Amino acid sequence: MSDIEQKSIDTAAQEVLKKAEAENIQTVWDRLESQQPQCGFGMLGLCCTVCNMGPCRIDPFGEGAQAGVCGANADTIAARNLARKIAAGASAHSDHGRDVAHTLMLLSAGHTHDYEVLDVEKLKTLAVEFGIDINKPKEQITQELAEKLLREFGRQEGELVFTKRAPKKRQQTWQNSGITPRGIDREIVETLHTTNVGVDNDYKNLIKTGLRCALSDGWGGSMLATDVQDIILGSPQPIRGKVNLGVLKENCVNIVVHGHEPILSEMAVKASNDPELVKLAREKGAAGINLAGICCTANEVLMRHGIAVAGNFLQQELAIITGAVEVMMVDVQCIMPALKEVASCFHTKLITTNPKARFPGVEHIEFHPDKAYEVAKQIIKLGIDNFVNRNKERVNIPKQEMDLVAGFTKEIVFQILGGRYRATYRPLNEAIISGRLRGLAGVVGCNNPKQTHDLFHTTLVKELIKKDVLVLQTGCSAIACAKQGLLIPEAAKLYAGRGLQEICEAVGIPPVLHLGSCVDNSRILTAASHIIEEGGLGQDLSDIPAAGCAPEWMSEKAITIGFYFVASGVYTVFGASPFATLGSHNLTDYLTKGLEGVVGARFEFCDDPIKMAELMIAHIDKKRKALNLKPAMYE
Ligand code: BF8
Repeated sequence: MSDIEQKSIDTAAQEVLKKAEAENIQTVWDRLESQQPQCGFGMLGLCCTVCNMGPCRIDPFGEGAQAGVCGANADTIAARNLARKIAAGASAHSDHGRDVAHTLMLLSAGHTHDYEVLDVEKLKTLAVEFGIDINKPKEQITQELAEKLLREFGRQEGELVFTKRAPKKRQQTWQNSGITPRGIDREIVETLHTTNVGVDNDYKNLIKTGLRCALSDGWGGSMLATDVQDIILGSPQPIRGKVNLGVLKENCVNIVVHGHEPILSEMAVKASNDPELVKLAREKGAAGINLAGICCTANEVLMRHGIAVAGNFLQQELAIITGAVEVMMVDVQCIMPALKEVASCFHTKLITTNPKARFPGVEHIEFHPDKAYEVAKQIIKLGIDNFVNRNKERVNIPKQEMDLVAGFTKEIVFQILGGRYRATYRPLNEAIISGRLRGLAGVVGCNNPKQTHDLFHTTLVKELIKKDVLVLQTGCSAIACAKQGLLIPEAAKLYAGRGLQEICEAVGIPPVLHLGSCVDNSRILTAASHIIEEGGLGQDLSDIPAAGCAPEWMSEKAITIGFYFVASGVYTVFGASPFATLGSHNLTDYLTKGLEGVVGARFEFCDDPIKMAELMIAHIDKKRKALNLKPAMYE
């Protein structure tokens, strides 16, 4: 394998990497190289910086210091570091949820006219869940719901309302283990408190706090973000789209949206079709305005509008290096600080929009929901004006683009499998019970330059569908598989086992379902709860023949997702390094074995995608056996 093939399996990415090399532009892979060797103590989770007596480090070979200045040992230090990461991940998803709920509040009070309630059914469903009488005007329901949703963040008593969506038995497990999430902010704050110097020194108790915090994300902040976005931006429906750098157009003004919160990018979609702006673009010599996305913002606008996806996490710099991007507008999360440097090598204008996320020296056009459309138009106009500055000689857009189908939600799974007028999970459950479908897998998460870009995602997913496992995806993982043609119905014939193929062909779905952005992992939790409710596959989420995996993870958010998967009863495999915990054997042991006795699921760490698939399939088969189901039909 050449050096570039080791970096990415994506030939479009490879092409642009060659350009970067030729033009001497640094990318994430170069910076990873210049960081070698990375800190061994950090990798093992044995470096402590929580107080100013440190930084302290524990000798992993047992010869040097075995305690920090305060006396904290490897177990405490590694568990504290890990719990802090969980809190950071939960804060990111949940703060996103708060902003969306706040927009709902502004909308209900008439303080923004750029948004409206688009999914009235979902508004009512949520209102009922929150105990609101729905026999009143929509505006009043919206306002009461927004108030109640915002209260979930500061809730001091009781439990998060969405936890009631989980099967009774799961709720009982949470209660028995003392990990039922209370207020969203409360769990994050408490995790930060307990990881302070000299507070919680028991690694198992620290993990318990972390599990509760993660649940406040999965069944709180993220779930809230997903549902409220559906209410005000519309619930996704299966939709066709295109993916990879080839979606950038040489003859158009290319605007790339990147980040996570779709409230602004939704307006960018609208503004890119504004006749006045389209006319202006034509006057500047462009054929039109082409909007494309990177990372989870891309997934959001793809799911609702079929907007093209330029790439996943490791392609953000590459999109700019094509030389064809007029504006990259960013909001929050997963936006590399390096973008400023890369953009400065081209005419590309990098625009920050969120008051929480700025770059020194980068143009900031602040977004507020009360002037959303205005801001989106202003940014797109900047892109149009910038089109004339593009250096045509330096443009090199790879040809590669792939079709995909996205837009699967828990409601859509009901409809496509059960029929629109008899929406039910029965056919899905029956397919698993009969063994035509071996089980389900959630494959999610990021890219990480430590692994060959997209290799683990695609290898793992191909292995799973070959063995009749239906794969549910979100985030950058979904984009990785989409680029390799796994998210089109035709993929079933090419890659799926016979059982999965039969199902896909009968209902016309791909063998890999794209459920959205990373906050939309909450859709997997609710879909799984419906499966239990439908009957025949046990009483608890941990009974379902299902497994989760984040093969190329890098973000703290992925850790939090992993923790709420496991806390919800889903066996979860992590690729790359195991959250920097290996330095504590007790902690590693607890995560990979001990948790089973607490929440009925555990972690596995593995860095071979074929092995990951084997582990997940073995787990699925174990669960089938426990339910007394026949083995998979076409083994
Ligand atoms: O939230 S998968 S790299 S973009 S963190 Fe980031 Fe990871 Fe992509 Fe979406 Ni999720």
